Amino acid sequence: MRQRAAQRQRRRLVRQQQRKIALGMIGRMGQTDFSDWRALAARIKGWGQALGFDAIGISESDLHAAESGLADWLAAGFHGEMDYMARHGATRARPAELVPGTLRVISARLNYQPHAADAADNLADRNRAYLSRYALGRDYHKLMRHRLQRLASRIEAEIGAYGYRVFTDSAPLLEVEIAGRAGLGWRGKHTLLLTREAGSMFFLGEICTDLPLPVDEPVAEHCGTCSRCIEVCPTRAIVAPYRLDARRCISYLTIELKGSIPVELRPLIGNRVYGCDDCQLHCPWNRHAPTTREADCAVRHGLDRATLVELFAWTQAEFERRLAGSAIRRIGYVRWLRNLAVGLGNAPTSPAVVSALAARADDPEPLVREHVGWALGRHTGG
Ligand code: B12
Ligand code: SF4
Repeated sequence: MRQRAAQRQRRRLVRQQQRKIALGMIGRMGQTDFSDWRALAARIKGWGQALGFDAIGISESDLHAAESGLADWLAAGFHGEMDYMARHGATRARPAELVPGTLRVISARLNYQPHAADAADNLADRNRAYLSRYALGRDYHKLMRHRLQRLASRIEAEIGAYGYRVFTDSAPLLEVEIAGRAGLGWRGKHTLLLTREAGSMFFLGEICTDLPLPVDEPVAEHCGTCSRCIEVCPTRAIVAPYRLDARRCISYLTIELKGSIPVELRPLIGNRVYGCDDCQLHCPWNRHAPTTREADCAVRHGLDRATLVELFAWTQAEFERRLAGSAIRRIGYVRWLRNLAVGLGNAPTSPAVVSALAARADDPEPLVREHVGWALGRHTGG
């Protein structure tokens, strides 16, 4: 009964909104009744929170001020093998080129820090594998996209058809830049978005829309003179405040890089076998960051406590089965073994470590063989 009444109420609201649009009380571009748009923006934020987002903000679609930073970054070659970053060039700073008609970007934030074994303990125990906090649960791309689509549809139910497209991560858009303009946080020197209440361990996603919603104000930055993130980066990848040489970042080396990991960087990677969180873990704003409310972000298969030897023993079938639905699976079994071999090369010498490596010394994959050879050399002095 209650459901039917809600449906009736929704239909009534849609009819009301459609009438308002027809009468020009809510129009597109130029015929806007701002009090209505403001009310709609407030409701969008409420719906976003009800859908499980931790914050929603709205920005203009003009990012041209960010274009030179992007061009400099690409010109320096900091993107390494990530050809997709160069391919889209300035489009990343031009949402209206990506989705014609875009006037505003609705930006969403979702906290991902799971309840997990302590990260610092994990990093300190060189027999254990460290996997990035964001990857301990299910793949976030699907979760974010699905959630954003629900928000976009909720708006449609309210105002009728409008132009929009949802994006997260893989889109050629400068998401951090957009979210900063939408007031969802400020950019830290590690280049990630930060907030006072939630630190930086969150995902971002967007709805590009042709609705002329009122925009939010950016928030002030609160890093001051702190540069912990730069100092603690194991590979010195943050070459200057707000400038990250991805080719040195462990996240790039363990996730994006397809080939051999540069030998000089391998010892610095330690036991980080998928992504890296150091610049975030040492940030004072993450000290009291909340844990996620998302069941999908919950740790799976004890990945927060697994040893390197244990994970290195997985067969390809086990890798595929246990990591089904996880972002980690995207790197494939060969890169997984490559990363674990580096971790094992950095582990304390023990019979278990040496025999795990020796068991894969003749791996059919040259990439694995080469990294195993390097790792064995670290233990045997070869
Ligand atoms: C490519 C990419 C990477 C690359 C490069 C990262 C980078 N910082 O550029 C690699 C693989 C290394 C990476 C790693 C990670 N990533 Co990533 N990544 C992306 C992706 C797809 C594009 C980022 C991008 O455009 N980089 C290009 C450069 C040019 O961008 P930029 O650093 O923002 O550059 C600006 C500044 O340098 C600025 N600038 C230059 N000089 C100056 C000077 C001053 C004073 C100022 C203020 C600014 C400034 O100008 C540039 C243009 O605005 C985004 C998703 C997206 N579509 O945006 C996710 C994204 C940034 N990544 C994310 C995450 C979670 C991570 C990791 C934490 C994952 C992990 N645990 O391993 C690490 C963090 C590493 C780090 N410190 O950045 C999240 C960040 C969420 C947040 N809180 O901000 C995003 C938004 C994905 C998402 N949808 O949630 N990532
Ligand atoms: S993710 Fe790790 S390697 Fe990359 S910049 Fe941060 S601390 Fe450095």
